[in-house]
Amino acid sequence: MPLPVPVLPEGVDPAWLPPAAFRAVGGRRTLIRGSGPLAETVHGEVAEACRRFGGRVVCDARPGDAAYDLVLDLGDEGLGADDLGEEGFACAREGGTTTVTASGGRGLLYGLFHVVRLGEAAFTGGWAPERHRPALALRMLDHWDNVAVHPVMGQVERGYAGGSLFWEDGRARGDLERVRAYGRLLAACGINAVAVNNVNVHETEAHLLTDRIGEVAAIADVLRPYGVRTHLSVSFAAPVVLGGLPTADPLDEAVRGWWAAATRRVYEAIPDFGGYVVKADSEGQPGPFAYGRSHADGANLLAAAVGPFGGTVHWRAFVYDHRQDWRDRTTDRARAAYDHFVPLDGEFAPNAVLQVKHGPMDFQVREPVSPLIGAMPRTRLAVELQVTQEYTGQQRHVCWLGPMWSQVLRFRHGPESSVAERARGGLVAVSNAGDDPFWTGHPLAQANLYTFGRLAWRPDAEPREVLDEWIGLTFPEASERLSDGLHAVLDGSWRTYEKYTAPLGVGWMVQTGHHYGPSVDGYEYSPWGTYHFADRDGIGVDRSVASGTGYAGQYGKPWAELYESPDTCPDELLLFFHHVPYGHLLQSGTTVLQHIYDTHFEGVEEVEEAREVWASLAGLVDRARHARVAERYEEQLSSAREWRDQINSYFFRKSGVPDERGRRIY
Ligand code: GCW
Repeated sequence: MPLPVPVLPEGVDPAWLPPAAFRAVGGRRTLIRGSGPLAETVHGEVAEACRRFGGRVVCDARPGDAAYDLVLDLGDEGLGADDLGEEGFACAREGGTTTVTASGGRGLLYGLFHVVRLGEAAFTGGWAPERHRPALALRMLDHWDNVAVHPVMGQVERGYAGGSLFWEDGRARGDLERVRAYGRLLAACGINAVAVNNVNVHETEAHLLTDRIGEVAAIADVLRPYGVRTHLSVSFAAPVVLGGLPTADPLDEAVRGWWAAATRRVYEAIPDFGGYVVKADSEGQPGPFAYGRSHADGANLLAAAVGPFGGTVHWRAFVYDHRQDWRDRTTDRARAAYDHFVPLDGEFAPNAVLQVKHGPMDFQVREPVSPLIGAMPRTRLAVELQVTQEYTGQQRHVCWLGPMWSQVLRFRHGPESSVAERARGGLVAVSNAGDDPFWTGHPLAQANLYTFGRLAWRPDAEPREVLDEWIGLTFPEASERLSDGLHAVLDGSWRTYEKYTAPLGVGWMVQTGHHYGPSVDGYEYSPWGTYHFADRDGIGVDRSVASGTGYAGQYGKPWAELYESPDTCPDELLLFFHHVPYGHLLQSGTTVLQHIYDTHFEGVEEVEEAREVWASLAGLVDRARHARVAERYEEQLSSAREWRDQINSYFFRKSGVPDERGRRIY
């Protein structure tokens, strides 16, 4: 039986799966061979496309029955399906027939979406067999969604796209059709796992693990047909808060028994449950430190519980002192993850994955790659990105992060392996989606979600080509002008954002709490460990080994040496690693101060230009989408001006040195 394609509620944007994206497939004769739940999903997709575009689909016919344009073959013969794994597929085109072969249901589904992406090209000429397998087995989204609306954080912590897709009025949604549509979008960009609740597990949400597991199971049921597995964030204190035990000590027998029993019931409800996500001893969340135990003890406790069922624990490495004294120059938040976790390398169970944020701080517009990722060879690591734009414009600004993520994934701590190769436990990102009609608030922020999925599948993909794919799917009738326009506003948008916000890798300078808009000293005297140390003479954090916090020494060669000296440290990270005078000459040939002025003027000019480009695309983009983006450009521009003027004025007042070009500074 074909699984019906989800029906989007009235007014909800189809994102990268508009019906027209299926035109090429839908006009053809397709044969599907194989059975099982995902074959039914594939069948439903093709049947719907054919209904619209006049093609035909047949299931399970014997070979040679008729001529087909497309054969989707879930079997273990043909095109060497044997080593494709559950998710890979092979495809070829010969004698007028395009063939996709997979040995697993997910592979067949990904193969179909591959053909959809190719469009007419999938049915043109002949092409030699190609094999596609994801580089990373786990491609996961973490939703920071609360079930109950949190008094400070709202329903979705750091969410900029409305309410939660999963939870409404304190419960799982009764109508999960939109969640089904979400699963479908995720499958089309290769994402195969979702954690459905916030890593800050509050009281209501703690119960999802036990008495409310049925609600999680209902969500899992609708995501499963799209190959998406469900994971849950849990509280380390669950044995106490839910089980009534006096302790959550990971080495206590009763605690171990409690987790084992609770986990057994989870798997009864969700047989393919992915596992737990844990934020422990971090920003007030409970953890093993309270019992004098290590984070390996904590992670292994949960790993033992999910292990018998094939589950995984994602244990976050985001552990630092968030109650630091700003007067204390010896504590460096950037060092914390490495200092906590490197001594534990080799102690984590095989199904415990240490999930590390890509940078040492917290998803700033520019950070070095976390040294921890290069220093845990005996631990399975997952790398965490932030698709939700907490520090990159909160989905009111256009900031396409593909180029940043690509740099991170290609970074090599040493000669041996890239970040992507070290991320054996997968690539994870905090989702930017919500119940907003455009899914992501800003319609162009959809490109970030899509790009994340595709880079997790193929980390060495050219981000620009991924963007082309996204454009091709989202705007199937895109003219060259529209496609060029979209590239013009997206390609450089991350660097533009960087230009008008915190300079040269120093980060922050945001308003406290909500983190939107400039406040240069907002966090300067706070306990959060996020300082820039600007005074009348200079700015930056000395993280050298010679005279600073020693953070630069957490890298291997060649980075430790490069970062150690202001002469060799890359410009874009200079203030992350060094405190320098305003007159310090950058490698680019300009002084730090003049660089700050120049980039802030340029950044605003670039937003002005992008806004004009967008305006010129009216008529080529559907009205609602065009209007939403146009409206957000107004906000982006006024926010960018505010950033420019506050930052430039701040540094002019501190240094007393005017802009060489005499532009207006307040
Ligand atoms: O970036 C910070 C956010 C917190 C978040 C935390 C984390 C879920 O400001 O809102 O909490 O990171 O990653 O745990």
